[in-house]
Amino acid sequence: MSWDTVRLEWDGDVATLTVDRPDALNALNIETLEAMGEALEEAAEEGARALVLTGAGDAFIAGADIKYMQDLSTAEGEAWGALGHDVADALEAFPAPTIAAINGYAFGGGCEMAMACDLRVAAESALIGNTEIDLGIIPGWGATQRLPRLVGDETARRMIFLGERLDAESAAEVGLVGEVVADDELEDVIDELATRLASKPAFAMQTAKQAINQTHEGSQESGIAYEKRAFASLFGTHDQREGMSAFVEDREPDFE
Ligand code: DAK
Repeated sequence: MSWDTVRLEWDGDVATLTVDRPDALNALNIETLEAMGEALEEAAEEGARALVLTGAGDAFIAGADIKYMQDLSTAEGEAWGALGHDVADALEAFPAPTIAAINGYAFGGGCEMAMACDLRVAAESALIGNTEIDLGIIPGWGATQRLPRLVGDETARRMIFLGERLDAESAAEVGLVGEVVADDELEDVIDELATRLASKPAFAMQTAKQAINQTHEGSQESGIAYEKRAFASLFGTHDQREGMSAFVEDREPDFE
């Protein structure tokens, strides 16, 4: 499929989903969110083993489209909120690892889409934050839940209450991004990371991701119980046998 404001491109098993509305700094409107949902579905069906989310031009995603949102009624705001949540949830549940390549502004809903990815790498000129408070609203696509988990309660409260726009280094210091690289190195770093992730055994990778995602569900106790079951389920798979045999035999594994 093809879309006007989203591109899905492939390099081997690595899919790159680019939000492509550079005139609006890739702000998310309904059309773009729907296209992102469809592109994620297509990437999963086609068997992506890693997925990169990024933005065209100078921005990652400058947030939800404020021009669209400004006159929404409560009911419309609710439907709008649900659509964005669906995309964030699809990123979180994507069956392979996802990386946000934060090439520029990542504000509001853009920061939330980055947080729904597994990993975040930022260009050093990027600015990141949940700025909704200054528009008289709160984050609507998960930041009140995902941000505290990433950066801790105190820092999340400061960021959301003050609408702080962090530079990439500060975002890394608080744990909001995992790595900061020079602007002109972002593409290469992302390519290398995505390729490495895609080379790992896919079923074990997906199982690890699902198990880690359990930390967001219920208590730590239920998460550990989930991990135990997930761990056991990998024994007897081809990749488990092959990975361990290869180690013992001192050779490279040949994963499925
Ligand atoms: N929405 C719509 N258009 C945007 C936009 C946005 N978020 N951000 C930028 N643009 C547009 C600008 O209006 C401008 O369009 P034209 O005037 O050329 O038509 C174009 O992009 C270029 O922007 P600027 O001229 O402003 O460019 P600058 O380099 O001077 O400044 C900036 C870049 C990113 C610093 C600035 O544009 C800016 O501050 N933008 C707003 C960033 C922001 O506050 N983002 C958070 C949006 S709020 C919810 C559901 C969802 C959400 C909340 C609740 N519920 C259902 C409860 C999510 C909320 C958000 O994401």
